[in-house]
Amino acid sequence: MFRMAMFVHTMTKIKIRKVYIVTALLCLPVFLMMCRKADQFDETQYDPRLSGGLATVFDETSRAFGHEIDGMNEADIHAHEVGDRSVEQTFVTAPAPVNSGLGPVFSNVSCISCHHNDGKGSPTSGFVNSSMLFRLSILGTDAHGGPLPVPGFGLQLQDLATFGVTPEAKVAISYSNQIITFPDGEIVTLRVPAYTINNPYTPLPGTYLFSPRMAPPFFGLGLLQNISETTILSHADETDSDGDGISGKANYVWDAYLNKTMIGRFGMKANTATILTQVAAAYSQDMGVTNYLFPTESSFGQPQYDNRNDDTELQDSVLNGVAFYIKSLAVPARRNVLDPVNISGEQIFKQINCSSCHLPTVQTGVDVTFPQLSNQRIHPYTDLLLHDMGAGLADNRPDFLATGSEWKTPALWGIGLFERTNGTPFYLHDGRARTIEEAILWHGGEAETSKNKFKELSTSDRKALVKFIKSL
Ligand code: HEC
Ligand code: HEC
Ligand SMILES: [Ca+2]
Ligand SMILES: [Ca+2]
Ligand SMILES: [Ca+2]
Repeated sequence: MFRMAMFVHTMTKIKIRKVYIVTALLCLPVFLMMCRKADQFDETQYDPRLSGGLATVFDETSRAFGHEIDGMNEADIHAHEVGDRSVEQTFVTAPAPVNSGLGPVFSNVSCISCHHNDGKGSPTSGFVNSSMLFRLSILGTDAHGGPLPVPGFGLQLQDLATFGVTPEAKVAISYSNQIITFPDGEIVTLRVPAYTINNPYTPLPGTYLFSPRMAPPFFGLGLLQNISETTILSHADETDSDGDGISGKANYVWDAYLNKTMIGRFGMKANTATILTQVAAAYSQDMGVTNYLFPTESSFGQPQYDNRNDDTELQDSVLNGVAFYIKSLAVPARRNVLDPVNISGEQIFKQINCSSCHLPTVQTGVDVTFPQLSNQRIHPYTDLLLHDMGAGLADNRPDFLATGSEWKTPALWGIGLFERTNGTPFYLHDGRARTIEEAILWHGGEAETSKNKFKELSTSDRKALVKFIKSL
């Protein structure tokens, strides 16, 4: 009711009667939706399975990440379907009748060749099912506080190229083992990754910064985009004023489309502000497909550049459709919420402070065009903030306000389904962890205390915590 009152108040400011009436009529369904939803938030009646509020879907199969949000109008369903088809399209060298414009240099040929099944990727490089991308920069910042491109390479190392063109370099990934023993004798082997850049087409500078990242899933991002900046900031504690060892700060990044600095939400370091910019940058950098946000080839000025002075390679409607597709993908519901082991795992998650970064419950803001994303009580298990995670996870490459050891808390919703959607699951920014236990044991920095408490848990409590996470 309070929300409605606010809404009516702003609306009375609209002076022209006609506009007022039309707007009121248009908004009527939204009012009704909001009234209905307000009831759902009664604590005692709330359904904990609804990870994405109204934007939740009940499917635990391998298709769980690919569903549209229920109740969209026909135009929105159409845009969603355009996007759905487009993320699967393999692009080819220009000129071609369809999906033209791949490269000359690129990291992969389609969105889903990295974001497998709308989900995560796997940590491999150099072939068409590989889903790593490699960010590059030199020391210093550009005029907007962002990373500085490496001369001859830009801000991303594209390890593939179209026929007859030299890729910027190849990247080899290898792992060494690090053994962790729990007090109860159980042994976990962590994989410590090492990256070697081979065959750069031209020498890299003596000092450059390199950040390997593995593709995260697509779903739920419309909800995360709709969390208000005020809400995000209310969870930040940059100077750790409450002394719990956990700070958390927002990233502020330059948005090339809106031409302003905005709060960052997407990417492993919250290095991108909006879904649209993230998608447009993916076409441009990951696939070499120019578009209305990024009309210049990533290889412009390099010998790989094809000198094709053509129009942008991607139709505007495709870019908008894909951005809408990602905005409108539903979040899979939680499973086995009444299982007593999961309930105790959830309590341990809170007791050992995992929940101070992986926030269980957040409220979204208002988007009058999309009631299912509005005022939703969601369970993303992220604060969208940056945290120092220690030297073990550091990439030592700052990204706007994120330092070389800071990462954005990843959402944990849907994490228990990765085995079904993606086969062998891989965790953390570069996919080094093969199990939830490994992912937790890599936590350091602000999460060092939490991790140590995890190590000290009894065998059954440790298993309960992991089981709970797999129910998300
Ligand atoms: C080469 C592999 C690769 C390709 C191809 C690729 N992505 Fe990504 N994607 C990634 C990686 C890695 C990240 C994390 C980027 C970062 O941290 O800066 C990412 C991040 C994203 C995000 C933000 C997710 C989040 O939770 O923050 C979206 C949205 C996205 N990609 C959409 C797309 C779309 C749409 C396409 C096709 C046009 C695409 N990607 C192509 C690897 C890829
Ligand atoms: C200080 C904030 C913080 C705390 C506390 C914290 N995490 Fe995390 N967590 C993160 C960040 C940041 C990452 C991503 C690190 C990376 O990718 O390098 C992460 C990653 C993860 C992942 C991997 C997610 C994925 O999809 O790859 C899991 C699982 C996880 N955390 C569980 C936990 C558990 C369980 C606890 C409590 C023992 C915990 N975290 C405590 C910040 C935190
Ligand atoms: Ca191109
Ligand atoms: Ca490049
Ligand atoms: Ca704190």
